[in-house]
Amino acid sequence: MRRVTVLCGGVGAARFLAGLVQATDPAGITAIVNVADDTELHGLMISPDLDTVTYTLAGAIDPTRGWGLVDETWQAMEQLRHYGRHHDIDPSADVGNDAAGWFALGDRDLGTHLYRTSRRLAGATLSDVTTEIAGAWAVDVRLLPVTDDPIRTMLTTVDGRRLGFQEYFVREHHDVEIAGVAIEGSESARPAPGVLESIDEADVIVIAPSNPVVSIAPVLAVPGLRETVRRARERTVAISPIVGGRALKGPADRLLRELGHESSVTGVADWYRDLASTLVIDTIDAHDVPAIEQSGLRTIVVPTVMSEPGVARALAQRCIEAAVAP
Ligand code: FO1
Repeated sequence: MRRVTVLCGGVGAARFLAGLVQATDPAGITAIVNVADDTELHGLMISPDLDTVTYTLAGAIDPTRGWGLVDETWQAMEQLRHYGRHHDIDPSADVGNDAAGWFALGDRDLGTHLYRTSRRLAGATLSDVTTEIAGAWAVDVRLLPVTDDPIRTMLTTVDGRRLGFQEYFVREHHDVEIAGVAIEGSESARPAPGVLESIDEADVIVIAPSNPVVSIAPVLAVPGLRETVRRARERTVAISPIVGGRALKGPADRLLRELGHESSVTGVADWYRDLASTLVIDTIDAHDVPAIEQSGLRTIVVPTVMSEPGVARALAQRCIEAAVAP
């Protein structure tokens, strides 16, 4: 059985994994998932990237939003917002605004957060609970949070405010200029059980087409991760989340520019050169192949916009071939 380990953020990684399970035996796949987007709201422990990957592999994701469950209802949120409006709670205030309901939790999705929170309060690790939730959805890919310790992506705006990832992404609609990103707690975080081994033992390591700055960087910030991937460079393939200079979803292009990098496949090549031996880019960026190869990365040119499952499957197949028989 082929062993494939994937470094994952949310939506882009989840769509890639949905193709990967069609290209190789799911029992050989390990997804190492970012948890620096995790947040606590209303006393609940919420792990958006883990849930996005789980729901996608379970075939239960809302296909339009790319997060949350399909056919969801929102009665709990409506009630919460009713209280918030009644008491005039300002959704844009920095403190005490959870009751404004700016982060939308569907009724069924709430069950996941209630389960995770009660199991964690009873002493289970995030890894334990992740396995339990995936099992209940009959997901046969092994899902590992990168760490069981709390790490949080914190963004500093040019006007000096510090925002948690979900405040930046959802509350502020990632429409603020960012001066810096830090992964709080990463220095003392330990890789979750099985994480380093799954990289060491993999035939292929894939860096999913997730945001390099706020999805993949937090995974690599956990001590031991970067060194272990670097040692496996010959077996590692990165997929560019930038297509034609732009991010398909979210603020990756804007963040790269704001932090002084190029928002292009050559910018992504700079970002991953020490970790991956191959970069997968979309056909629209084929003209950049000579520049990327000159900088020491092999290149694969293939459709990467995963608007349908066939594209994700073909993309996954090419990644496996690239690492197994470069
Ligand atoms: N993304 C939004 O844009 N708005 C939301 O209200 C929102 C709620 C939400 C609830 C649960 C969950 O698992 C994910 C949710 N997301 C929401 C997505 C989340 O912000 C992800 O971290 C981003 O999509 C980045 O991967």
